[in-house]
Amino acid sequence: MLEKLAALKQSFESDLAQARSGRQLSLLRDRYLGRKGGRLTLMMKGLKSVAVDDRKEVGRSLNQLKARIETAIETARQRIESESTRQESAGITLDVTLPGKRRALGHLHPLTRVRRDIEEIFYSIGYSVADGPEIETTYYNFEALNIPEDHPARDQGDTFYLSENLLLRTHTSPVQIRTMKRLRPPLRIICPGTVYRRDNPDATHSPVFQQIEGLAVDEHLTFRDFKGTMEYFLKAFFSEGTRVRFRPSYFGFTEPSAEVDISCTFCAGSRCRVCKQTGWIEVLGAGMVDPEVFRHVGIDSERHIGFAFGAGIERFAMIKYGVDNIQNFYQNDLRFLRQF
Ligand code: 2NL
Repeated sequence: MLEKLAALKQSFESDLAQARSGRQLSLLRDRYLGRKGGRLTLMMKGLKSVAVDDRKEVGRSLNQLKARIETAIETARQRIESESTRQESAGITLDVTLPGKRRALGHLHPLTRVRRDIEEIFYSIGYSVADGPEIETTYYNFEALNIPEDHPARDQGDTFYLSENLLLRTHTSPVQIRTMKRLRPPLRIICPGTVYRRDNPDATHSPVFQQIEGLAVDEHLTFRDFKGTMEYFLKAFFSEGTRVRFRPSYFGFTEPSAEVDISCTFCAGSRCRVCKQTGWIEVLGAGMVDPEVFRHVGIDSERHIGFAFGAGIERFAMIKYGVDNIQNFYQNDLRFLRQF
């Protein structure tokens, strides 16, 4: 019996030396220690037929071999596992010297940038931003602004009507009307936003465009405050060296009214194609708020003075960045947009 045991031990050691994987170790364990056909298990079951005198010694040897097999398999299992972990991580080594993947980075649309630049300039002198609906009533878009029933701007051919009384706003003035109705003076607001006019698209016209209007209402404002504010704004936006001039004009909602020009940023006033040989570029319309507008919103024009202006954001962007076609802003061609 002890000889058979020694042979079994030898057989186990040589089988163990062949085992290469966890699965092979499991099979090995079954072959020797399996509850049914395990070779050592069978010998343990045969202990009963060993002579009583030898039984104790044989029993001890059987137990010793069982312990030996168990620890040997466990040790081998640990060795195989740590080896395979090492091999796996060797296979997927991280090469930190590889170049990274470049992420496509977006940026602001040039019109958004210009709008924000203008907002920042007005924040710096105490203005707030106001906004309102793009679908307006004829009252807010025309009536309250003293634009008469028969004015050409009200024409079906100039304005997108949704019904008899509803339209797509043609300027952001209705936002200012709404704000004056809601808040008491003193007021300093700018109103940027999308506006709509029935123009055929060309290099300087788009039926959808961005406007920014400004409004100040207080007790002791003067025409000089108005001029000074426009000069401060235009010099801050274009450059300190920009010259500003005011020409008399007419709007139903301001009196007196002015058209405001800057010295040509392309030829510095020495006349070129862009300024049509005049040395000046028109950038906005403005004036002192007409008392008739104040009447509509319930502000006492005996006590309050206001000035207002309106400008196209595309025009500011075209002058600042030298863009010669307004359509570029709406075509979303990345070759154009990436330049900003
Ligand atoms: C232009 C001219 C202008 C205004 C807009 C305004 C608004 C209120 C009262 C008085 Cl609520 N005026 N806005 C004033 C003068 C000119 O826009 O050429 N825009 C592109």
